[in-house]
Amino acid sequence: MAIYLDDVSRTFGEYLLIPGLTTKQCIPTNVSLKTPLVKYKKGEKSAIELNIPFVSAIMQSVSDSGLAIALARNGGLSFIFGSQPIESQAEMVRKVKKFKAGFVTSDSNITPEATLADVLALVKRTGHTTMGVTDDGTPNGKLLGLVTSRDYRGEKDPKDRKVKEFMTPFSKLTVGEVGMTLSEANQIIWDHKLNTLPIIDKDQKLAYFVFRKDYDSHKDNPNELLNMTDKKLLVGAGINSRDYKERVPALVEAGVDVLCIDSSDGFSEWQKETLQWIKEEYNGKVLVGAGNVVDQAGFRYLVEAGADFIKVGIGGGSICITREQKGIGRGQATAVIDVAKARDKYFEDTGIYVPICSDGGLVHDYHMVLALAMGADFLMMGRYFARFDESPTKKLMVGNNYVKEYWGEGSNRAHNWQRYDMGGSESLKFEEGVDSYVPYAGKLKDNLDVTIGKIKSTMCSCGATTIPELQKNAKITLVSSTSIVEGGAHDVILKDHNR
Ligand code: RVP
Repeated sequence: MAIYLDDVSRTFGEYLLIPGLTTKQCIPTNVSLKTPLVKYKKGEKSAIELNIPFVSAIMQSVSDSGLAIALARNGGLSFIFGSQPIESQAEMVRKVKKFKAGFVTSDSNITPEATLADVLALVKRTGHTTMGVTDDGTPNGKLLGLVTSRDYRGEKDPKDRKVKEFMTPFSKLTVGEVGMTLSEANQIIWDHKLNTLPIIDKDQKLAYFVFRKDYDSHKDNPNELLNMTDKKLLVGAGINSRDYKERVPALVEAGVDVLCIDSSDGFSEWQKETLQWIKEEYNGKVLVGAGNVVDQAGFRYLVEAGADFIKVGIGGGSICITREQKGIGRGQATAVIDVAKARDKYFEDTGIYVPICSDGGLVHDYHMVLALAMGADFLMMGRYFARFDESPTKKLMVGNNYVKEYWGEGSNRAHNWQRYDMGGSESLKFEEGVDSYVPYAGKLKDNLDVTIGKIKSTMCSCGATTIPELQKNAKITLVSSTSIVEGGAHDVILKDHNR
């Protein structure tokens, strides 16, 4: 006979937190959201600690290098999507690793032999008016000059005029050298009244530009998630249990800090094999998470196979229709509560703490605190990040509102058959995700500031200044459907109908 679980599958919206004593020390500025990403032994520290408990979903419409840089600069981490060719994924990892705040790899470059018509076409394509003139027209070629909009008159000048005739030649440029700090570069910009400072290496090759206009946005960010040895941003990447023998070496070579096997149902021998191969091949040095699972048995299986963290959640994602299509899954809150018990038990048994990640279905900011209180160490979100400027998808106007595109990895559009593969032919047999829009929400940092402000404030209400304290002391109650109604504005006529 089948096994019936006694519990009901529940989700975050069915719970509330009961405030605990808020002491005078328990104020938002004293709250730390630091949290472990990978397993560690009792008494030791995790090799990677996030400064905020957020990671971005392993999805084409969410985690490219642009979002990865923005999120790491704010204390979280992205897993670059794996449903792309190995080389392009590795290139995205490299791009994050190369990022230095304020030092920008030039995306508009041209040769001296090109014409004004080429310059105008490039401006139209990239939207940038400052371009490096390099011997081979590449971002890291030998720097021969600079072209800005002040060097030509787009309407009047002959379009076949050569770049070398109107560029500012290298001999007249003020340049900086690779290795200098951002404040040194900014000092030169200030002293020489420049708009752009090219940074070159010892062979006169262009490495970066530093722009005056970026000055304000690159002041120190105390939350930045950096490797303390080389000061590079941290980045993760998604892998699958099919091509890992080729994909993992390319990502490791590109400098990835942590991997995650990405699957809608990770309780499988495929994941075990993948984990074991990675652990053996790299002597345990390459960190890799696994999942997704929704119960204690799944957790234990993947942890015993070597996983460094476990991702929890099946079918709760905003774009996910796995539950409708396959009838598998579990309410996200119940899954987190159950797996957290297994994590604590495993810690008790072995002295090894394996962090768990609640993945999918977080809609309101208060859901995030609930997920943490229920035992999640960190949270993976897709929809949340897809709404921001930094996500890789198009911003469109639909009706009177700006939206961004957001599609599931199990949709035909992403065609990520490896994520849904149950062994068999290399194709997506049926869709497990949808293609959709999400409301455009502006800059990542502005939204994160509000979300984090709310999380800290809730934690203070619960009398907790750290995530472990919240997990230990939170009082959580189930709510009836009528008290959910009571929780919103009710029995009044709202003035603002857009609320
Ligand atoms: P959400 O944050 O609710 O948008 O959920 C994102 C999560 O949904 C991902 O991290 C992943 O686990 C899951 N996902 C991604 N694609 C699909 C799908 O097409 N079904 N589901």
